[in-house]
Amino acid sequence: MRKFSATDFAMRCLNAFCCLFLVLPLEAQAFEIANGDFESGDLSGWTVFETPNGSLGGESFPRCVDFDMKGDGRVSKSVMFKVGQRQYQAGGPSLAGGGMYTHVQLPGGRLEVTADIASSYSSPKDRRNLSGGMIELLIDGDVIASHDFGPIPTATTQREQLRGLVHLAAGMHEVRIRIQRPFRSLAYDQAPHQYLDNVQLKAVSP
Ligand SMILES: [Ca+2]
Repeated sequence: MRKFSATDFAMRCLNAFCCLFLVLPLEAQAFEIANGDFESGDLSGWTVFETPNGSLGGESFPRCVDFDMKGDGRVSKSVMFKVGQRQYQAGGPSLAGGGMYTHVQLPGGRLEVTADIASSYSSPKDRRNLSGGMIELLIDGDVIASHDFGPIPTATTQREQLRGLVHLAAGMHEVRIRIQRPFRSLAYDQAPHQYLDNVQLKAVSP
């Protein structure tokens, strides 16, 4: 067996130090949003809101459910909505619904904000719904990413990730998810369900 020399030891220490140096800054750059993955099984840490004329789908919405967000067969706690209008408005500004927001203390700098989203529709009589939902990610009231699912066929689930970049000053900031549709969605209305999970923040190089 080869003798373990002082040089070997020094090289190993150097390698270990380099690995640590490469790995640590990456891990330190993620900022936790309290209950951003909803694994608590409830909406703790978040505040629910409705837009003008907005509905979240009735009394039982939003709520935490087990949902396969990645489409890989693994379920995780996610938040389910069924948004839309309270009263149908054919003309004028017609998108309505609501969502959730939370606050997070940040050190400032350039940040990437991501959120996993999905829309799912199932109807025994309609072949599709004309709006799976428009989902927006807002920081301090500014939209930094959005996705419009548009018309969604029955018996389908569509998945996306919202991803936005923002430059923030150090301090407390609001992270908000807004989900809207231009059609009515009260408790007894059949409408697509929207899902939200993994709201995450991380620092990126300028
Ligand atoms: Ca989750």
